[in-house]
Amino acid sequence: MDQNTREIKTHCSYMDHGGCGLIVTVQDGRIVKVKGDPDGWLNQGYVCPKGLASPKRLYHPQRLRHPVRRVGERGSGNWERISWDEALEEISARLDEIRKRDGARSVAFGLGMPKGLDHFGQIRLANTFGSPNLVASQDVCHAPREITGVHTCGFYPVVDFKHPSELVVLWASAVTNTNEEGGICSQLLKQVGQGTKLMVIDPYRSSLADKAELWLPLRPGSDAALALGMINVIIAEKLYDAEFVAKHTHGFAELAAQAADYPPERVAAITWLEPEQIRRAARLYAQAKPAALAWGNPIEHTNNAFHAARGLVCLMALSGNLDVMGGNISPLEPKIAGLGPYVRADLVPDKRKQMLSAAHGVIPRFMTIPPAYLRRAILEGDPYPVKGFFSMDTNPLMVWADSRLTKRALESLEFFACAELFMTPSAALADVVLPAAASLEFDDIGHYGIGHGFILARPHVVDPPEECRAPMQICCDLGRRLAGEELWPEDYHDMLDMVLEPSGVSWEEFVERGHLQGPQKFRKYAEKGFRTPTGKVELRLSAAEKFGLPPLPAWVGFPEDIDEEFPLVLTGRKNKVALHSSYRWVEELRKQNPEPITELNPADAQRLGIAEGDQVRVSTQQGSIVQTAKLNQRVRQGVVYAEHGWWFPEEDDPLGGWERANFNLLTSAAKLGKEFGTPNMAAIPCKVEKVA
Ligand SMILES: Nc1nc2c(c(=O)[nH]1)N[C@H]1C(S)=C(S)[C@@H](COP(=O)(O)OP(=O)(O)OC[C@H]3O[C@@H](n4cnc5c(=O)[nH]c(N)nc54)[C@H](O)[C@@H]3O)O[C@H]1N2
Ligand SMILES: Nc1nc2c(c(=O)[nH]1)N[C@H]1C(S)=C(S)[C@@H](COP(=O)(O)OP(=O)(O)OC[C@H]3O[C@@H](n4cnc5c(=O)[nH]c(N)nc54)[C@H](O)[C@@H]3O)O[C@H]1N2
Ligand code: SF4
Ligand SMILES: [Mo]
Repeated sequence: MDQNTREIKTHCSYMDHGGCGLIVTVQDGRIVKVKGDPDGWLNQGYVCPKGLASPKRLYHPQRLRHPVRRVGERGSGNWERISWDEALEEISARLDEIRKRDGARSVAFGLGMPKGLDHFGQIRLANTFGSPNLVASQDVCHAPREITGVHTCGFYPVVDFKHPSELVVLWASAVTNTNEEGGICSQLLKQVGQGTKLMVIDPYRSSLADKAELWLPLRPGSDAALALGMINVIIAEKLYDAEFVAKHTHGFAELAAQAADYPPERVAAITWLEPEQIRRAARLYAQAKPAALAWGNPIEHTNNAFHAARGLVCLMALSGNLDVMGGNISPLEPKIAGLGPYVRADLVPDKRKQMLSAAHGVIPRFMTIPPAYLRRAILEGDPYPVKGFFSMDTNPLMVWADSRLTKRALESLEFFACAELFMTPSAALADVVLPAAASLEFDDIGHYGIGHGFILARPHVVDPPEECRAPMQICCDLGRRLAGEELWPEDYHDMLDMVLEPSGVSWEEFVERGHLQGPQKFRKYAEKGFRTPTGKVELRLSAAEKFGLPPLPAWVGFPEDIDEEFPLVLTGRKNKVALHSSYRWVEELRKQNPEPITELNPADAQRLGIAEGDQVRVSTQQGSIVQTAKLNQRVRQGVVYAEHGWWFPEEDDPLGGWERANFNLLTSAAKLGKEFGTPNMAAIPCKVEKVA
């Protein structure tokens, strides 16, 4: 290695929820190689194709490199280059004008998947600005699991992949593609190699389903019903952990009475499974000690998200797998800054009353605004108008249900600005776009604030190009103008130090160590009980009436039902080499996933006269898109998978061909789950035809 070449250790980020330790080789200020760090705390050398290609995001010629301001019509693709001072001045002046005229709540702040510390920087920006309206995708991502967990057992039960389990249940979780929750799939694969059994509850037969004791290819969207069927069997056959249930649960008799209405025969008809499969699943899960349940994203993709999540936490409790090693745990955080003080929640004390969602009866604990309600506010003034929007790390036009509605809403805003790496279809509708630095170009702390009991050091390895700024620096720069210099530091590194301060560990030491982990303690309830109103796991929610929640898990039907016109059920799964709508411009990733794919079972395809590689039109009540057909035996008959997040940066269209293959033209934001404002993204009646 010559003197211009260095190897730097950091963690992969902004590519999924993982956090693989990486060794990055930098030569003359450019990244030339990435490999998995054998000492990586989570991954022990593992790295995926996305992680390997991650530096290529940095060097694309069309990457945004300086701030721009719209000239001409919204979305016309005409921009003028402006200085950072002009850009920050314009954004703060316009947002302040709205604040002075209509109140701070008429400005909303936008976020996507939590990617780094800037997620919390943006929440702090909204709070210090004075707005209660922070809009994110949490209606379809984690809020249903986390908040339902908190209501039921006082914490969000995270799957424990770090300790051996007798059984792991992958329930709507494709961990080998997605590395959900910082659980790197290599940890699970290692366990499976050492004898851990698997059960897979998923309409798709993955490679792990091939190895499983049991694969349940249920009908998409029927998870709440299946959970109730399994609870029925576990109670009827007395397979539950009697001691735990007696000492630590509330409402067992009521749950038992409720579950009695869901015998396997009834549930089989709803879920497209056999009654015997439901019995086997219940026995397998209840009898394995310990069993970890990895619950994935699609259970949060229908209006039944609350019931589905409730059912799963009840299963964890009945089987005695809550807060046990190798089960579903409540990790303790290291000694770092608490979230509330960090984001300055105190500055908007009446947030719960003021936020847009208060008018729609969502769970009061749910502190971000479901995108459906933002659009009602912008377009209909319901319950009051929102006129300004500043977003970071998100591409709403591609990722929110009902993309046409999103487009109308973004176009109707008085002022819209965002920070981006690239001119995405959403950024193309903005008034001002700021050029963000990409991960690997700025110092960052990973996994803060998401309850996994650890944080990861992500030191930068190269400098950002030209005028690109670290996302957290952008928060600071806007914060100083919009909220005052006493609330925001000049240099974003102070925001990293604030997180670490209580630990007494400096940034340099943190980078040296790579991660900080909280103390490992299990069965904490034995001494302290559960943090719920009754101190027990609430199989029946004791405060249901107070919060307007259904007290017991139930099956309330599919959001929409199939019929003669739309006889198939459309759902989705994340592609291993893509992240939602991100990085479609990165050639190395695009080569591995060149076009949007719709997968069908070969028997369904044959009936419809569809062959591999055909262009197919996928239609729902809401609209149509065109993708490329892939015939896949692994897809359950009657189910269709389309890919979401597809646009075409290479096209001449300023909005990147957002209408051609965009899954969210097929979804609707009209019928929403009450608890979280969740639309239907996973159980959509559809038809598929070959394009003539
Ligand atoms: N490569 C990659 N990784 C990612 C992401 C990405 O975009 N790409 N996104 C990240 C984000 S933000 C998230 S939230 C996570 C999500 O990660 P996961 O929770 O793993 O979610 P998905 O890939 O959406 O779906 C998981 C599985 O659910 C199955 N499924 C579909 N519908 C249903 C259903 O109705 N019921 C059941 N039981 N199963 C169903 C699918 O076949 C799939 O195998 O991944 C993160 N990691
Ligand atoms: N139909 C359908 N819709 C879905 C889902 C689904 O499964 N099906 N999944 C849902 C889920 S789980 C989630 S979490 C959301 C995800 O929604 P988003 O988080 O909005 O989706 P991403 O494509 O990850 O968008 C992030 C944007 O961040 C930009 N970006 C990347 N790095 C940086 C950076 O350093 N700084 C800045 N400022 N920007 C950066 C990317 O260019 C991209 O445009 O989508 C949801 N939407
Ligand atoms: S699994 Fe996730 S964290 Fe690990 S290298 Fe791949 S994208 Fe990065
Ligand atoms: Mo997500």
